[in-house]
Amino acid sequence: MKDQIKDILASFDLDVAQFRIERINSGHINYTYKLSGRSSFILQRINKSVFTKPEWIAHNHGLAQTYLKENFPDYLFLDTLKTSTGLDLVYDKDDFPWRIFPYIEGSHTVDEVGNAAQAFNAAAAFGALSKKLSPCDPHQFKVIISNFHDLDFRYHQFEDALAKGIAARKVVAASLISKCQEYHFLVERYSKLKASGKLRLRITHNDTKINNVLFASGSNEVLCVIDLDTLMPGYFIYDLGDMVRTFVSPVSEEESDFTKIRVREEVKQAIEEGYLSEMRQVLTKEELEVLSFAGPMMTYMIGMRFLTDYLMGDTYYQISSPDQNLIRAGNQFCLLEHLLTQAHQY
Ligand code: GN1
Ligand code: MG
Repeated sequence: MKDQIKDILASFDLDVAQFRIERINSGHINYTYKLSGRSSFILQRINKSVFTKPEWIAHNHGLAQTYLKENFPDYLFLDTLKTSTGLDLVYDKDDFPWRIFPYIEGSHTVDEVGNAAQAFNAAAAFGALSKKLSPCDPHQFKVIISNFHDLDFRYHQFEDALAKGIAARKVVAASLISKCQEYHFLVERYSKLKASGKLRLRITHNDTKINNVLFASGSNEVLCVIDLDTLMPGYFIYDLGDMVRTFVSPVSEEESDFTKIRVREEVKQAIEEGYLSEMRQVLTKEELEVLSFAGPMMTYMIGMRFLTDYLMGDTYYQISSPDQNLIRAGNQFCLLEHLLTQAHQY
């Protein structure tokens, strides 16, 4: 990898000898490295089997960037560096695309929300991105991964994994499989909602995890949102729901002690208030009526995706232990149970 990194950096006129390189392990899909030097950078190798058209990511960034620069010149939209020949991506000899972002000094990320103010600010930041882009025509943006957050599609993938997955793993995961089937009513609710036409197609971030927010060091102030790989047409429930999924519990999706999982009401409320502080003006009356469906829907979907990947032999998400996807799925189904039994039912 070291030699590859050296060559990639050279394409961006950067000398590998000038940097200390460390791997950052927070994402499940791409390989990410921090390059620390006089100026620091984030280097990423894009997962080419997940992002089959990486140039589409650059296309969507370009559209968003141009619109935001013209209309909101102060908005910090983190874009990639260009190579000496003006390219966004450089391919290595195995055909993996690489890109580089500037590292924002004085920033930090968190894997768990610390308090309600942090949740409010992060939710407002994701809301602001979608609101600012709301006058853009979503159809001009590429669909980076089709059916990405289509719950019905994800359920079919899960059923496929039940038919084709590893037999021994089906036995181990039997109780989670039953849970996943019991919650099928959420798929029905999603399909009905989608068919009703009540949800407007918008530009959404589609990966609004708490660790995709850059906070200013030592404060709850947001500098910008990051990981815009899945910036594409979507419904607002995808963004709001993924925030509920990753903000409300004091522990992350990696926690294996499920007794630590709970829903912090004050954080849940802060997400809604923060998101609506931006999005209230653009959401329709019908959309505002289905706010509380977002959290359960996204928690169920990601739990199901982890379970599907476990049954299929861990071909999608990066893992560092054989049962990691099973733990992640169990964690998400536990959180889902809490969300559904909470006072504010959807
Ligand atoms: C993946 O790689 P990362 O952590 O940014 C996934 C998201 C899931 C998330 C679960 C392209 O995101 O959809 O919500 O893991 N991204 C893709 O933590 O599948
Ligand atoms: Mg991501």
